[in-house]
Amino acid sequence: MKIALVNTNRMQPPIAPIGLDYIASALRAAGHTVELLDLCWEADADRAIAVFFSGSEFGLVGMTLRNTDDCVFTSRQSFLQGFIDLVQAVRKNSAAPIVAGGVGFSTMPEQVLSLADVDYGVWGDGEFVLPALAGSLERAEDVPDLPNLIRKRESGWHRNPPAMRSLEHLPSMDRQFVDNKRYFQEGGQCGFETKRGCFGSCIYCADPVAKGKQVRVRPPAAVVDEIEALIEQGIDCLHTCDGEFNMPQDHALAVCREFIRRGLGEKVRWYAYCSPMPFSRETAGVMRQAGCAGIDFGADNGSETMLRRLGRSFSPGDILNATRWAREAGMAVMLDLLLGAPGESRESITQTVELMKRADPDRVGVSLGVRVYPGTALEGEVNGKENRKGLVGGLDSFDPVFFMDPGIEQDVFEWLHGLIGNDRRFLFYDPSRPKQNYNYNDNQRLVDAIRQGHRGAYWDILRRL
Ligand code: B12
Repeated sequence: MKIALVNTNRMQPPIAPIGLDYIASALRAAGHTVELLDLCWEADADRAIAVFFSGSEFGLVGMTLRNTDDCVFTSRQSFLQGFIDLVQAVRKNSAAPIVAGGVGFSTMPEQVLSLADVDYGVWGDGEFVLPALAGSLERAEDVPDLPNLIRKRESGWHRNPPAMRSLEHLPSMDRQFVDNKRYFQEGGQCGFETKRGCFGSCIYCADPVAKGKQVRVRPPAAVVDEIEALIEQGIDCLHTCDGEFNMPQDHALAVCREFIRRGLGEKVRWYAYCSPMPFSRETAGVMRQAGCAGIDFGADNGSETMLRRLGRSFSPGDILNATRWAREAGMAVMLDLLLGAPGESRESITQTVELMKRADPDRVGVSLGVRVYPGTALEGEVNGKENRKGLVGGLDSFDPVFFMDPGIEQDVFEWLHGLIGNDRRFLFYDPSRPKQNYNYNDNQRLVDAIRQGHRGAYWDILRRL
């Protein structure tokens, strides 16, 4: 069958739709023909859709939704209306059934499906279900109840239980479908994934919601084959697309050792999201040797009590150690904070800022106000609060919901800026301070820097500017 895959993510700087690259490999391996409509590169999306679909007939259209919103308290920008409009434009120009998927979509599939006029949704992995769906549509048979598939029943949208298939069964990923070279030139980096899912219990996190709680790792050799395919395209700066690369640590080390065995440590520079624990001096050394140039640790908070409340299993001391070991090994370090969750107080924020200054990373990312995803423990906790106290947003189905502990709400942004003072290491989601703004949603400073030749994780580019 001929299938169209549509990338609807138009944010700048551009991030390649790696999910579509992977799905295309799976569809091709199953004998289907795949074409890409990448709306990221189109100034006029409606026109691009009309031109693309006037040229040929497709049996199925897959549309990816990476971000439902920018997950930033201060902007709360939703991308749902934009997605709905693009679905509508595709409908006008094609009679093919439309299936939606993607990580943003998978954080709240039923909510998106209630708004967008699509025929099917897929929660989680697209590589196994999409070829099966295309196969049964091609044979004109009734679509069976495929795992991960979400379809309309009389009672509403029905989500079939997922099959958490081993990632050893994925075909090899040649990374040829998407124009990764262009994404690298305009986006400053390309992604690679070493595993899916997270067994952590962080109360706020969308990862288990969108990818599952079971961790499924990819064979290190398959990951590194993919890196070599990207290097052949002239791409030498990468970012992991795992929730946290070092969970589980033994798999992260196995991937690094495969990089080293193939001599890639000097050929590529890459960045990773990591947890401060499990992490060791040895892990830092091996990651560095494998080419890792920088780590963004999800530190979240500097108060022991808040770390427990957030469901994290490390302590402030682990944050200090991880930062020290990573920097001693020669990697740049960013510590990412998540402030404002239930129980946060001015005291815990003060402790956090003090810990950050002691840890002395290269950058600290300050996120104040926590996104409340459906299906998380945080959602259960804050929905139980009287009069939705502390909840911000959620005014309609498009408006993302955040939480800010009512105990700190009053003038908290000004107070926090005062606390941090002129310490340039701290980055905020604050467009009014462009030099310290680390919202990557339409960040012109980053776009310009990448155009001038900067490459790397965005926080590291901002640091070097
Ligand atoms: C790595 C990462 C980054 C890196 C990207 C580096 C790079 N070069 O790729 C950086 C740091 C740049 C980044 C930035 C941002 N990110 Co980010 N990021 C991630 C992360 C960890 C991985 C995303 C990824 O690529 N996964 C790997 C691919 C293979 O998986 P996938 O996209 O899900 O695709 C699979 C399935 O979804 C499905 N699928 C995908 N498309 C389709 C289509 C169809 C039709 C079907 C059937 C299936 C299907 O099949 C695919 C293969 O199995 C996720 C969290 C996570 N664990 O996924 C957050 C995440 C996607 N990011 C998020 C956000 C908000 C952002 C920013 C907006 C933050 C900001 N304000 O600056 C920006 C947006 C940047 C942009 N231009 O889009 C949110 C989105 C949440 C939401 N509800 O919308 C996430 C989920 C994190 C979170 N908060 O929980 N990010």
